[in-house]
Amino acid sequence: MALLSFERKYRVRGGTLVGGDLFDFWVGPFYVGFFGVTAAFFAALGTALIFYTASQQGQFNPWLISVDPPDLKYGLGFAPLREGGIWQVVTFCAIGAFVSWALREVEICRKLGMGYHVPLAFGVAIFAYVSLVVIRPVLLGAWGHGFPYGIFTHLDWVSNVGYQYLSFHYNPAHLIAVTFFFTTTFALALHGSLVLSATNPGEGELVKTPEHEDTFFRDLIGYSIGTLGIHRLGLFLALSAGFWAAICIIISGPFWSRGWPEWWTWWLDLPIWR
Ligand code: UQ2
Repeated sequence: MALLSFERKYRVRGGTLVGGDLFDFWVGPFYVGFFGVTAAFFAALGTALIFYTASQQGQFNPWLISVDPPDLKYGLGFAPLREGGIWQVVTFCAIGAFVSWALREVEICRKLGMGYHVPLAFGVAIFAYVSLVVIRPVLLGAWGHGFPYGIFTHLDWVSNVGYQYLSFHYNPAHLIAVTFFFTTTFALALHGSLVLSATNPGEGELVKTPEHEDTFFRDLIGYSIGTLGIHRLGLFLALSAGFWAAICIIISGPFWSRGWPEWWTWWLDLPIWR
């Protein structure tokens, strides 16, 4: 179907979760919906608060602006705006904007009669963020365990929290997450290069088909996962990377508060070595 007739057929009313027909319209190419309005509201308020923080700190160098979480003494209560309260509101705005964005994706999926794979995938990214600024701080009993919203300051936070556990690379969930991140890039490199090699065969050659792609990998390793399979594998690898990254930081502190290298003593203590 040509793009123009496709849009005439599918850019239609319906599929909304909230608001019925009220926000069921487009602004230029963008679907709005109830969650488009809430996403824009939270994004605008959160961004304005970051600029307000910059003005309060007299710091307009984008590398150095930082919206810092409250001191640990405020626990899980509200902090004064100037002492981490802004961070709390910005966190609320960020989660509001991310969840709105995911639900706007759901409405678009419903309109088009598609599966919910994209909002599900984005949901795992939201989970990774929420695990850092809500789940782990709540389990540790203070919002001050969240990370600061600044380019350099968040890097310092990651470094400091990592060294707090001596060597974060010994965290077993971190090892699994890193393995998934690397395997994701490996799979995308294989997939991207394979598709481009079939579709850009060179001057005078015909564009190749998925049969050529299958045959390449069967010749090479005796196995092809297939054109649908590679996308299932890619989604699984990428979601697993985000999921285990979230797990590795949630367990650091709430469930293990010593150095991560020490966690491996269970291995040295196995009776088989005696
Ligand atoms: C494939 C296939 C594709 C692909 C790729 C493969 C035609 C266009 C990349 C090959 C992938 C394999 C063998 C899986 C590798 C496993 C891991 C864990 C990285 O067969 O079908 O479709 O893009």
